[in-house]
Amino acid sequence: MIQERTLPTFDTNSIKISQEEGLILYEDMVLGRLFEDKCAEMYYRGKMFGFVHLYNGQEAVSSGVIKAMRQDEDFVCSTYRDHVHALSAGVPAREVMAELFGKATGCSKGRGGSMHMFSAEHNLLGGYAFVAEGIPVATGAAFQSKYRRESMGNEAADQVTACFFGDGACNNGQFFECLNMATLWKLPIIYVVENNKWAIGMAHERATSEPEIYKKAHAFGMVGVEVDGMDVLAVHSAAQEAVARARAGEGPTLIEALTYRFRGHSLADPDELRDKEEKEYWFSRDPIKQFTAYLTENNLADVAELEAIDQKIEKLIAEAVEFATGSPEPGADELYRYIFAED
Ligand SMILES: Cc1ncc(C[n+]2csc(CCOP(=O)(O)OP(=O)(O)O)c2C)c(N)n1
Ligand SMILES: [Mg+2]
Repeated sequence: MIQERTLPTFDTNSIKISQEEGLILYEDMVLGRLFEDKCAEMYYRGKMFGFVHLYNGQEAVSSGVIKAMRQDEDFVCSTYRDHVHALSAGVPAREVMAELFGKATGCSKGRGGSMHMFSAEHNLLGGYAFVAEGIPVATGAAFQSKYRRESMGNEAADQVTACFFGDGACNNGQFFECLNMATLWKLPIIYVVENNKWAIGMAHERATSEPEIYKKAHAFGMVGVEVDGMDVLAVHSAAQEAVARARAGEGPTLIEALTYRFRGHSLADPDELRDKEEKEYWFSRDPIKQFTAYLTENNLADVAELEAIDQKIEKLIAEAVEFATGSPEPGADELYRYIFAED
């Protein structure tokens, strides 16, 4: 029998969500799931190149955190598993898909591809291919908000930054250095560890002396919490508290979300290392299925309404593929463009 680290069921009576909030979370998770399924299809049809890392199974983390933030005002920083964070942050699906196709209409103008989604318009600080590379970038973004507000007297500079990374990133020095500075300077940042138990083929317990990552925050005097990353309401509630803390100038939070990726590390990974039993345990905790049950059981939505949302998203993604397919590739004469900032 496998022994999984799971948390007590989140008490949904401890929070109140409106129908509108519920449907926003549902729609965002479905968008993430169906977008990634379409990516797999397009990848195997040869429409995109290089490594493509999908987010299936982890949707409750992206939606739960980012939907607790102010879109286009707060900052989001990701990793190479970044498509869904970009979507939750408000980057249009067509721009994410076009980026994956290497097209000039992509959110990084076709120069970035799967691992380098970026959007100045939506305050997406980027996807980063090196493990833990985004952590100092996000910490810097949080520093500039604080500096503008407190040192330059700009009251409006109350932006919060959310920084997403994996369990594998937590044994990298940048993680510890940034936790130290963020606490010391009380930066308005939320570090979100998506602990999906694996770093490619390395099991978290085999690589980590203290596998309960949230506890590492405590060594710095930072608030650190563990949360069921398959329960969007649990994540959302923890994120709302962390956002409020950051916005009030009370400093950072480390949220460790226990989650699981439903596919291999990347689309090039045959996923033969993980036990069938382990996978089945986590598949049975599918965040979208669980939230569908919550919405219907609590009369926040009926099945027909949810199906209508699914269909709307399917259409949106089909249009994104059409847009990406019909978009031009960047011209060879523009090879050197966007390397340096332009006037
Ligand atoms: C600095 C660095 N070392 C090694 C790699 C190779 N690598 C790519 S993904 C990965 C695993 C990271 O796992 P985790 O942080 O748990 O994120 P997940 O893939 O599970 O989302 C590694 C070691 C890298 N990209 N960067
Ligand atoms: Mg991992």
